[in-house]
Amino acid sequence: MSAQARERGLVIIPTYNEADNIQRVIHGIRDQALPVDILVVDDSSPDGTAALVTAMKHEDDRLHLLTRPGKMGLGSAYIAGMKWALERDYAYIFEMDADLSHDPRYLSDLYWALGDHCLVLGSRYVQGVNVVNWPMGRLLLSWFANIYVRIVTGLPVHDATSGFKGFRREALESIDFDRIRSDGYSFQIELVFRAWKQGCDVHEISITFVERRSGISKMSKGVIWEAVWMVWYLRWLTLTGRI
Ligand SMILES: Nc1nc2c(ncn2[C@@H]2O[C@H](COP(=O)(O)OP(=O)(O)OP(=O)(O)O)[C@@H](O)[C@H]2O)c(=O)[nH]1
Ligand SMILES: [Mg+2]
Repeated sequence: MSAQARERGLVIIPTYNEADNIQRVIHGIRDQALPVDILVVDDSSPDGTAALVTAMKHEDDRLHLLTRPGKMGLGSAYIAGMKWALERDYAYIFEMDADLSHDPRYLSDLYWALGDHCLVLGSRYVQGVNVVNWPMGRLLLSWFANIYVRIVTGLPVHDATSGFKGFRREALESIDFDRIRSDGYSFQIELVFRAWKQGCDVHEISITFVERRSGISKMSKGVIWEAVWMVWYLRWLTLTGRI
Protein backbone atom coordinates (compact mmCIF):
# COMPACT_ATOMS: atom_id res chain seq x y z
CA MET A 1 0.00 0.00 0.00
CA SER A 2 1.40 3.42 -0.92
CA ALA A 3 1.38 6.49 1.32
CA GLN A 4 -1.72 7.76 -0.47
CA ALA A 5 -3.68 4.73 0.63
CA ARG A 6 -3.65 6.03 4.17
CA GLU A 7 -5.32 9.34 3.31
CA ARG A 8 -8.56 9.40 5.24
CA GLY A 9 -11.66 10.29 3.28
CA LEU A 10 -15.28 11.21 3.93
CA VAL A 11 -18.10 10.33 1.54
CA ILE A 12 -21.00 12.78 1.92
CA ILE A 13 -24.38 11.40 0.88
CA PRO A 14 -27.34 13.81 0.97
CA THR A 15 -30.67 12.07 1.38
CA TYR A 16 -34.32 12.92 1.12
CA ASN A 17 -36.61 9.89 1.06
CA GLU A 18 -34.00 7.33 0.07
CA ALA A 19 -35.15 4.47 2.33
CA ASP A 20 -35.21 2.11 -0.67
CA ASN A 21 -31.59 2.82 -1.52
CA ILE A 22 -29.47 4.08 1.36
CA GLN A 23 -28.47 0.77 2.91
CA ARG A 24 -27.41 -0.67 -0.43
CA VAL A 25 -25.27 2.38 -1.15
CA ILE A 26 -23.54 2.13 2.21
CA HIS A 27 -22.87 -1.58 1.75
CA GLY A 28 -21.56 -0.84 -1.75
CA ILE A 29 -19.11 1.71 -0.37
CA ARG A 30 -17.92 -0.66 2.33
CA ASP A 31 -17.29 -3.34 -0.30
CA GLN A 32 -14.61 -1.05 -1.75
CA ALA A 33 -12.51 -1.42 1.43
CA LEU A 34 -11.32 2.18 1.26
CA PRO A 35 -10.20 4.19 4.30
CA VAL A 36 -13.29 6.37 4.20
CA ASP A 37 -15.95 7.43 6.66
CA ILE A 38 -19.48 8.06 5.44
CA LEU A 39 -21.65 11.03 6.37
CA VAL A 40 -25.35 10.89 5.49
CA VAL A 41 -26.97 14.33 5.53
CA ASP A 42 -30.67 13.66 5.92
CA ASP A 43 -33.35 16.34 5.91
CA SER A 44 -35.74 14.48 8.23
CA SER A 45 -36.99 12.28 5.40
CA PRO A 46 -40.58 11.26 6.14
CA ASP A 47 -39.84 7.73 4.86
CA GLY A 48 -37.48 6.97 7.75
CA THR A 49 -34.16 7.05 5.86
CA ALA A 50 -32.38 8.30 9.00
CA ALA A 51 -33.59 5.38 11.14
CA LEU A 52 -32.11 2.93 8.64
CA VAL A 53 -28.76 4.71 8.85
CA THR A 54 -28.91 4.77 12.66
CA ALA A 55 -29.49 1.00 12.65
CA MET A 56 -26.34 0.50 10.56
CA LYS A 57 -24.27 2.78 12.77
CA HIS A 58 -24.22 0.08 15.48
CA GLU A 59 -22.03 -2.09 13.26
CA ASP A 60 -20.04 0.65 11.56
CA ASP A 61 -18.34 3.27 13.70
CA ARG A 62 -17.15 5.11 10.59
CA LEU A 63 -20.73 5.86 9.57
CA HIS A 64 -22.12 9.25 10.65
CA LEU A 65 -25.49 10.93 10.38
CA LEU A 66 -26.27 14.63 10.26
CA THR A 67 -29.98 15.27 10.60
CA ARG A 68 -31.52 18.60 9.63
CA PRO A 69 -35.02 19.67 10.63
CA GLY A 70 -36.61 19.75 7.17
CA LYS A 71 -35.96 19.73 3.42
CA MET A 72 -33.47 22.54 2.88
CA GLY A 73 -32.03 21.66 -0.53
CA LEU A 74 -29.19 19.68 -1.99
CA GLY A 75 -26.64 22.49 -2.13
CA SER A 76 -27.05 23.42 1.52
CA ALA A 77 -26.91 19.73 2.51
CA TYR A 78 -23.53 19.44 0.78
CA ILE A 79 -22.28 22.63 2.39
CA ALA A 80 -23.31 21.35 5.83
CA GLY A 81 -21.49 18.09 5.10
CA MET A 82 -18.38 19.84 3.80
CA LYS A 83 -18.16 22.14 6.80
CA TRP A 84 -18.53 19.06 9.02
CA ALA A 85 -15.65 17.43 7.12
CA LEU A 86 -13.37 20.47 7.36
CA GLU A 87 -13.89 20.62 11.12
CA ARG A 88 -12.32 17.17 11.19
CA ASP A 89 -9.12 15.83 9.68
CA TYR A 90 -10.30 14.27 6.42
CA ALA A 91 -7.83 14.63 3.54
CA TYR A 92 -10.28 13.61 0.79
CA ILE A 93 -13.95 14.59 0.63
CA PHE A 94 -16.41 12.97 -1.78
CA GLU A 95 -19.93 13.74 -3.00
CA MET A 96 -22.23 10.91 -3.97
CA ASP A 97 -25.99 10.48 -4.53
CA ALA A 98 -27.96 7.95 -2.52
CA ASP A 99 -30.11 6.70 -5.39
CA LEU A 100 -27.62 4.16 -6.85
CA SER A 101 -27.05 6.28 -9.95
CA HIS A 102 -23.44 6.44 -8.81
CA ASP A 103 -21.93 2.97 -8.66
CA PRO A 104 -19.79 2.76 -5.50
CA ARG A 105 -17.07 0.88 -7.34
CA TYR A 106 -16.04 4.15 -9.03
CA LEU A 107 -15.28 5.55 -5.62
CA SER A 108 -11.99 3.65 -5.71
CA ASP A 109 -11.11 5.35 -9.02
CA LEU A 110 -11.92 8.77 -7.59
CA TYR A 111 -9.95 8.00 -4.45
CA TRP A 112 -6.79 6.96 -6.29
CA ALA A 113 -6.98 9.83 -8.78
CA LEU A 114 -6.97 12.30 -5.88
CA GLY A 115 -3.36 11.31 -5.30
CA ASP A 116 -2.52 13.29 -8.47
CA HIS A 117 -5.29 15.90 -8.73
CA CYS A 118 -7.04 18.23 -6.37
CA LEU A 119 -10.52 17.72 -7.84
CA VAL A 120 -11.72 14.60 -9.64
CA LEU A 121 -15.09 14.40 -11.38
CA GLY A 122 -16.97 11.23 -12.17
CA SER A 123 -17.91 12.22 -15.70
CA ARG A 124 -20.67 10.83 -17.91
CA TYR A 125 -19.44 12.55 -21.05
CA VAL A 126 -15.68 12.17 -21.13
CA GLN A 127 -15.80 9.11 -23.38
CA GLY A 128 -18.92 9.56 -25.48
CA VAL A 129 -22.13 9.35 -23.47
CA ASN A 130 -22.40 6.92 -20.56
CA VAL A 131 -25.91 7.24 -19.25
CA VAL A 132 -28.33 4.33 -18.80
CA ASN A 133 -32.13 4.67 -18.78
CA TRP A 134 -32.55 8.36 -19.43
CA PRO A 135 -35.16 9.45 -21.95
CA MET A 136 -33.59 11.13 -25.00
CA GLY A 137 -34.95 14.55 -23.96
CA ARG A 138 -33.21 14.51 -20.62
CA LEU A 139 -29.99 13.24 -22.12
CA LEU A 140 -29.91 15.98 -24.74
CA LEU A 141 -30.70 18.60 -22.12
CA SER A 142 -27.83 17.44 -19.91
CA TRP A 143 -25.40 17.12 -22.82
CA PHE A 144 -26.15 20.56 -24.26
CA ALA A 145 -26.25 22.09 -20.77
CA ASN A 146 -22.66 20.99 -20.31
CA ILE A 147 -21.57 22.49 -23.64
CA TYR A 148 -23.36 25.71 -22.65
CA VAL A 149 -21.57 25.78 -19.28
CA ARG A 150 -18.22 25.26 -21.00
CA ILE A 151 -18.78 28.07 -23.50
CA VAL A 152 -20.16 30.63 -21.04
CA THR A 153 -17.81 30.01 -18.12
CA GLY A 154 -14.70 28.61 -19.82
CA LEU A 155 -14.65 25.73 -17.35
CA PRO A 156 -12.65 23.02 -19.15
CA VAL A 157 -14.73 19.96 -18.21
CA HIS A 158 -17.25 17.70 -19.93
CA ASP A 159 -19.57 17.11 -16.99
CA ALA A 160 -19.79 20.13 -14.72
CA THR A 161 -23.15 19.04 -13.31
CA SER A 162 -21.94 15.67 -12.05
CA GLY A 163 -22.81 14.96 -8.43
CA PHE A 164 -20.16 12.26 -8.07
CA LYS A 165 -16.76 13.68 -7.28
CA GLY A 166 -13.87 13.94 -4.88
CA PHE A 167 -11.98 16.96 -3.54
CA ARG A 168 -8.71 17.21 -1.78
CA ARG A 169 -9.25 19.05 1.45
CA GLU A 170 -7.29 22.11 0.17
CA ALA A 171 -9.75 22.53 -2.71
CA LEU A 172 -12.65 22.97 -0.31
CA GLU A 173 -10.64 25.09 2.10
CA SER A 174 -10.10 27.59 -0.72
CA ILE A 175 -13.84 28.11 -1.20
CA ASP A 176 -15.92 30.60 0.77
CA PHE A 177 -19.12 28.61 1.25
CA ASP A 178 -21.02 31.64 2.49
CA ARG A 179 -20.81 33.10 -1.03
CA ILE A 180 -22.48 30.10 -2.62
CA ARG A 181 -26.17 30.64 -3.14
CA SER A 182 -27.11 27.97 -5.64
CA ASP A 183 -28.66 24.56 -5.25
CA GLY A 184 -29.11 21.49 -7.46
CA TYR A 185 -27.17 21.48 -10.74
CA SER A 186 -26.08 25.07 -10.22
CA PHE A 187 -24.44 24.14 -6.98
CA GLN A 188 -22.36 21.49 -8.69
CA ILE A 189 -21.27 23.90 -11.43
CA GLU A 190 -20.49 26.72 -9.02
CA LEU A 191 -18.42 24.54 -6.71
CA VAL A 192 -16.26 23.16 -9.53
CA PHE A 193 -15.91 26.62 -11.06
CA ARG A 194 -14.79 28.22 -7.80
CA ALA A 195 -12.27 25.44 -7.08
CA TRP A 196 -10.89 25.73 -10.64
CA LYS A 197 -10.60 29.51 -10.31
CA GLN A 198 -8.62 29.02 -7.11
CA GLY A 199 -6.06 27.09 -9.15
CA CYS A 200 -7.29 23.57 -8.54
CA ASP A 201 -6.63 21.16 -11.42
CA VAL A 202 -9.81 19.34 -12.41
CA HIS A 203 -9.51 15.80 -13.70
CA GLU A 204 -12.35 13.70 -15.11
CA ILE A 205 -12.69 9.96 -14.97
CA SER A 206 -15.27 8.12 -16.99
CA ILE A 207 -18.27 6.69 -15.14
CA THR A 208 -21.50 5.13 -16.30
CA PHE A 209 -24.50 6.82 -14.71
CA VAL A 210 -27.63 4.72 -14.18
CA GLU A 211 -30.97 6.44 -13.62
CA ARG A 212 -32.58 5.76 -10.25
CA ARG A 213 -34.84 2.69 -10.14
CA SER A 214 -36.42 3.41 -6.76
CA GLY A 215 -37.64 6.49 -5.01
CA ILE A 216 -38.69 9.84 -6.39
CA SER A 217 -36.61 12.46 -8.15
CA LYS A 218 -36.30 15.81 -6.40
CA MET A 219 -35.18 17.78 -9.42
CA SER A 220 -37.47 20.42 -10.92
CA LYS A 221 -37.67 22.93 -13.78
CA GLY A 222 -36.69 25.66 -11.33
CA VAL A 223 -33.38 23.92 -10.78
CA ILE A 224 -32.67 23.98 -14.52
CA TRP A 225 -33.50 27.69 -14.87
CA GLU A 226 -31.31 28.47 -11.89
CA ALA A 227 -28.38 26.91 -13.74
CA VAL A 228 -29.15 28.79 -16.98
CA TRP A 229 -28.73 32.15 -15.20
CA MET A 230 -26.06 31.16 -12.74
CA VAL A 231 -23.41 30.50 -15.39
CA TRP A 232 -23.73 34.11 -16.57
CA TYR A 233 -23.25 35.22 -12.98
CA LEU A 234 -20.03 33.19 -12.87
CA ARG A 235 -18.88 34.81 -16.10
CA TRP A 236 -19.65 38.23 -14.68
CA LEU A 237 -17.63 37.41 -11.55
CA THR A 238 -14.70 36.55 -13.81
CA LEU A 239 -15.01 39.60 -16.09
CA THR A 240 -15.20 41.98 -13.16
CA GLY A 241 -12.26 40.34 -11.40
CA ARG A 242 -14.36 39.35 -8.39
CA ILE A 243 -13.21 35.78 -8.50
N1 LIG B 1 -30.45 16.28 2.35
C1 LIG B 1 -31.04 16.51 1.18
N2 LIG B 1 -30.81 15.65 0.15
C2 LIG B 1 -31.44 15.90 -1.03
C3 LIG B 1 -32.30 17.01 -1.23
N3 LIG B 1 -32.75 16.97 -2.52
C4 LIG B 1 -32.19 15.88 -3.09
N4 LIG B 1 -31.40 15.22 -2.21
C5 LIG B 1 -30.59 14.02 -2.43
O1 LIG B 1 -29.65 14.37 -3.43
C6 LIG B 1 -29.38 13.28 -4.28
C7 LIG B 1 -29.68 13.67 -5.74
O2 LIG B 1 -31.08 13.92 -5.88
P1 LIG B 1 -31.98 13.26 -7.04
O3 LIG B 1 -33.42 13.41 -6.70
O4 LIG B 1 -31.51 11.87 -7.28
O5 LIG B 1 -31.65 14.19 -8.23
P2 LIG B 1 -31.09 13.79 -9.62
O6 LIG B 1 -30.06 12.72 -9.44
O7 LIG B 1 -30.66 15.01 -10.34
O8 LIG B 1 -32.39 13.27 -10.35
P3 LIG B 1 -32.95 11.75 -10.49
O9 LIG B 1 -31.85 10.80 -10.23
O10 LIG B 1 -33.52 11.67 -11.84
O11 LIG B 1 -34.00 11.59 -9.46
C8 LIG B 1 -30.19 12.12 -3.75
O12 LIG B 1 -29.41 11.34 -2.89
C9 LIG B 1 -31.31 12.82 -3.00
O13 LIG B 1 -31.88 12.04 -1.96
C10 LIG B 1 -32.52 17.89 -0.10
O14 LIG B 1 -33.26 18.87 -0.15
N5 LIG B 1 -31.86 17.59 1.06
MG1 LIG C 1 -30.43 10.94 -8.92
